[in-house]
Order: sequence, then C-alpha cells, then structure tokens
Amino acid sequence: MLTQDKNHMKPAGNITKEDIVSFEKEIADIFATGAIRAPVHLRSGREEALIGIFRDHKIGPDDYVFGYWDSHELALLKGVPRETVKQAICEGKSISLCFPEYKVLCSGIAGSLMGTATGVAWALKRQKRAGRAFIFCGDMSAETGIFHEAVKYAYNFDLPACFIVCDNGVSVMTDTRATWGNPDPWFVGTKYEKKIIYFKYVNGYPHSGLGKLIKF
Ligand SMILES: Cc1ncc(C[n+]2csc(CCOP(=O)(O)OP(=O)(O)O)c2C)c(N)n1
Repeated sequence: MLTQDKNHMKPAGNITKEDIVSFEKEIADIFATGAIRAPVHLRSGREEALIGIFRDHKIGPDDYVFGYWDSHELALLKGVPRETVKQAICEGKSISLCFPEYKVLCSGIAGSLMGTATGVAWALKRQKRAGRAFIFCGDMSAETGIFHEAVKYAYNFDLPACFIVCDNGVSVMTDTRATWGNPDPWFVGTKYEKKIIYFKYVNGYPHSGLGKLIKF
C-alpha cells in the first residue's frame, strides 16, 4: 500500500526529483525571508540516489526511517505530506523532523539514533513483526564509533537494519577523508558492507542555511 500525499494527491512512491528540488527551493525561499527562526539544512544532488533506494528496497509503511539534521527528502519519500513537512520546518523543526505516525524519526545530534534504530530492528525481529530500520547518515557520522558498533551488532545478529551513508565529502566544511587519512570509508572491503548502502554526492547547498546571514 502506498501512502497518499493528501496535498499533492501523489503516492509516496511517486515522489520525483523535481518534487524534492522544488520543495527544498520553497524552503530556501522561506528561510531567506527570516520567517524560520531555527537552523535549516537543505540538500540537493542526491535526489535520484534516495529515490532509487526507497524504490529498490520498497521502503513502505511498516519500515522505520531514521535520519539526522538533513531529512526533508526522507520525510517526503516516506510519505509524509508535503505541507506537513513544510509546516514542521516552518515551526523550527527542520533539524529534528519527527513524524512517528509515518515512522520517521530524526535527531540533530550526530551519532544519536544509531543504537535506537538497531534496537528497533532487534525488536522487529524478536517480535516477528514486518518492517525494517533504515538509518540515513553522512560520511563523517559513518566514521563514528557508535556507527561501527551499531553496524557490527546488526550484522552479527542479522537484524533487519540497513545503514545508508550519503557521502558529500565533508563534515560541515572539514574534509572527511583527510581527517581519517584514508581515501575510503572504513567499511569498504569489510563484511559489514552487507548492511550498508553507500553513495557519493555533491551538495548544492551549504551544510546549513544559505551561506549568508539571515536576520530573524
Ligand atoms: C554530537 C554533535 N556534535 C556536533 C554536531 C555538529 N554537526 C552537525 S552536522 C555535523 C557534520 C556531520 O558530518 P556528516 O555526518 O558527514 O553529515 P553531512 O555532511 O551529510 O551533513 C556536525 C559536526 C552535532 N550535530 N552533534
């Protein structure tokens, strides 16, 4: 069953790249007016990769999606109506979008939720319930100890968990690869790749905001 976007009357599975691009542009324009009195993290350049992951893995109503400060696209792709996501962002919740009724749970704290998501996957398996946990994070987040622990646990117990690493090369403005002294993420060539989806992209927006001072 596909979730309906009430405002656009469009099934979540039919969200297009153009839908996502226009949504981020709409939020950027609102943010530029100073009407949103909180951080906003806009993203572009990974629309097709994310759409492909939701499509190929048939991410649906039973599945949980965990994300971080940059989760506008995830909420839309999971089926949260466009106007609902927009309203939450305008209320200042862009950095930690949570729509429990759609099983979308996000946090602005780097490294958080990895254990939560793994625990959800553990519970789903133990209770023999349908659904999986999908955890979307950035390249620097994927270098944290808690990411390694969560992937290791999910792998060892073959939990229904999938970690998606969206690599834009930087942590805010710090070069992730230079920081760790390796051209590849730590998991490349390890058995843990089985639990990880990895792709690179170039973010068309600054890490946060619009790259200029916005007065509220
Ligand atoms: C515990 C904690 N420390 C620092 C920050 C500040 N912070 C926000 S995003 C970010 C960069 C994370 O880099 P990455 O995981 O690659 O994410 P992306 O570049 O995709 O946003 C940092 C350090 C934070 N949110 N939480």
